[in-house]
Amino acid sequence: MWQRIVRWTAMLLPALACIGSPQATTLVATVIGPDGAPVPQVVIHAMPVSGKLPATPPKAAQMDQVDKEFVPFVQPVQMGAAVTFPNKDNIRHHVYSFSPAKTFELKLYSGTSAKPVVFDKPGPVTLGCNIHDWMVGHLYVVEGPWFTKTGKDGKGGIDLPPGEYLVKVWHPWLKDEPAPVRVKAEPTGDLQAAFRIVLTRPPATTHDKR
Ligand SMILES: [Cu+2]
Repeated sequence: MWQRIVRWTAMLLPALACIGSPQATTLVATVIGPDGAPVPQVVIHAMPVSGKLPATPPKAAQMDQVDKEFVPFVQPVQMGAAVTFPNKDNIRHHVYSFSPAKTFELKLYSGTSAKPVVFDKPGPVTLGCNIHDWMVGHLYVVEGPWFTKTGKDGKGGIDLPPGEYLVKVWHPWLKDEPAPVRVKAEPTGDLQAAFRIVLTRPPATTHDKR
């Protein structure tokens, strides 16, 4: 009899431990255009409704220059992140930004820029190159660790601890910012958020490479 109770308890305990611990729920955000086609390179950002953010340190990031283009075209980073700008071309670039969230310049260089640039204010940062006018890239600095960007399928996933969040999207060519979607992450179950956006491509410059 006792043996049986002990055996059952041993089997039940791990299951109970799983139920008791707070587990992350994966939020899957889907972004489509007016024609229903998936939109890639859209930043997805979840902010807790409480405003309380964890003390998760930002991850370092990098924005490459490849074949006279910024790669990737759009990159979200957490506020406080140190970003390097490796030049993978065999010519020199001169990277700069005049954006209010971060004004900086990395004078003519090849290879890896000497020092990473720390992005300490939230918001969009438009990158350009003084030598190659068509080179445009975008960093989007967000508060907190809960962000991603959509892939070719227009989907992006974020693991969220239980709680309520406002989910927003961003893209440099966004015509109108869609209303944030409010979601409630529970210990179990899936979360979805859907956005329909319109992108307006800025007119190409006379130096446009394509
Ligand atoms: Cu350049």
